[in-house]
Amino acid sequence: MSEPVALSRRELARLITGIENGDAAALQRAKALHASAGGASIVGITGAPGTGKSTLVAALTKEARIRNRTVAILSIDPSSPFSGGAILGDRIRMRELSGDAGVFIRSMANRGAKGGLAHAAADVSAVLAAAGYHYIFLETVGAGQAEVDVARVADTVVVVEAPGMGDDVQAIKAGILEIADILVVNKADRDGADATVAALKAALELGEATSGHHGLSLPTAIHANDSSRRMPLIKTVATKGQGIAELLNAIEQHSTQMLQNAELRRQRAEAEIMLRLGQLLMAEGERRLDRDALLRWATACAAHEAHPDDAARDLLRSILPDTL
Ligand SMILES: Nc1nc2c(ncn2[C@@H]2O[C@H](COP(=O)(O)OP(=O)(O)OP(=O)(O)O)[C@@H](O)[C@H]2O)c(=O)[nH]1
Ligand SMILES: [Mg+2]
Repeated sequence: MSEPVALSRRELARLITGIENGDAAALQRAKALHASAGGASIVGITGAPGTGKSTLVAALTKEARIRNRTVAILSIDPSSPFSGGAILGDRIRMRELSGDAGVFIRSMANRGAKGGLAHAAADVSAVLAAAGYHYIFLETVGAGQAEVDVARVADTVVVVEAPGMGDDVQAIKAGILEIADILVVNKADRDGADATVAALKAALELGEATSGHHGLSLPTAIHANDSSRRMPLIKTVATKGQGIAELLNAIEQHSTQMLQNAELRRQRAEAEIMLRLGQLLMAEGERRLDRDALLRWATACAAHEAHPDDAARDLLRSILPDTL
């Protein structure tokens, strides 16, 4: 494994801003640093708003520091144009961590990153890994497609659920169970925690039974657990530190599996290449798109004289001539 690259906090902060803004020099530097980014454990923490992700990340960070590991925390909000510091509530919660030289905290928002934050988050994670941080926690705010994409660039995905958020299990509703490597039912001090655990277990079993057909398709090839039975399901009370050591152990175990398994790493890399390829194709398609033809088709479709599917296929053929 390569040695960490010496980067001051100030250099790191500037580099991250550059990556967020799509600045060419910063992206070039991030690419160069990728070669030194192999040793970290990049952990996505995702789940519905208010499930306790930030509290969990703070608790995990304290536990990691007790174990003498350094930590970088990236809180990522695809819906917000603001970044730089953490949002206020988190800032208060993170205050006791931020005086620690072994902890780096930063938030990222949807500023200049065209086509989503996921590849920017991947670049920033690689930079933090190259700088020598052992754990990189990516907390995503919200539970839409953008958050799923961000989680996908992590090596280990922790999906956080909490009881008392209505009858539905949010993670199932949002379709994020299928990217999970580890499931957490946080707020286990609340009524309904056992019911939430039972609902998740049922969903996992259902996912196993119906895999590849419809509904949940667990487990995925990308975050490979070869059996849903093996997916850790951990109850935590983040506010009291309960279950946190067990959760960090599960993260460590998954991350070790990744480091030892070249096939898993290849699949993870393939997912990131596909994500980037998708973004490049969208950008290239938009660049080549015949705007006049789009306008003609849109007018015809609005008048119900043409079908949007025919329009889309015709425009695609003008971009990629041998498309069916
Ligand atoms: N009772 C209880 N409350 C908790 C627990 N963990 C977090 N909370 C509380 O739940 C609220 C939301 O916690 P956050 O950590 O901000 O949740 P989040 O998922 O980061 O929220 P967003 O970033 O807004 O999506 C806060 O008031 C926490 O103090 C827990 O284990 N038990
Ligand atoms: Mg949060």
